[in-house]
Amino acid sequence: MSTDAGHEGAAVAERVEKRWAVLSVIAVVFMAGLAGFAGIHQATMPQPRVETANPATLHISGEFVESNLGSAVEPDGSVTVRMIGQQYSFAPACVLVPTETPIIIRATSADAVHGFLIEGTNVNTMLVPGYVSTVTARFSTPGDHAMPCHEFCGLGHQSMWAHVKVIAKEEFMQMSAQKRRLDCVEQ
Ligand SMILES: [Cu+2]
Repeated sequence: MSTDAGHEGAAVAERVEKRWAVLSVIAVVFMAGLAGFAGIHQATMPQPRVETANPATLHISGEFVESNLGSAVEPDGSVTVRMIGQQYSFAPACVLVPTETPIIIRATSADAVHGFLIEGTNVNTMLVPGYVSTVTARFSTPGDHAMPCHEFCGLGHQSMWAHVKVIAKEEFMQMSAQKRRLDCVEQ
């Protein structure tokens, strides 16, 4: 190898090394930015804000009384779903939501730590007694999604299941005009 070729090889290697260094810095900055963005938008745990709910009085007063559970249309057109997890069921046991609508799920536990997962989506969190878990979702097509408790919560854990039923937006809005809180337990 001539000295010229040697210098040229070194120059190429240096250029490639520099390019790679710059790329890796960009990748790290991009991922840090994504983590910050997701955190600010409450999409990741831990949530940047903490909301509490006393598990001993959930059924007596406040946001999670029985008459307030289920799906409700908000003035901005989004739908808020309120739920409780308890040994060994979810209330409501079947959640009714519309397609193509921002869904905000607010849930808490009345007793132990429960898991909260909607199959086929990236909704996956925990219900911790004393705290309100908030997750967002959007469903593009009608269908049924299983919603198992995926955190061992006692001897009846394996039978702790709920369902999410997604129906066409028009149908949902018609139903919500008749009833303030919707679920599909009776359907
Ligand atoms: Cu459970």
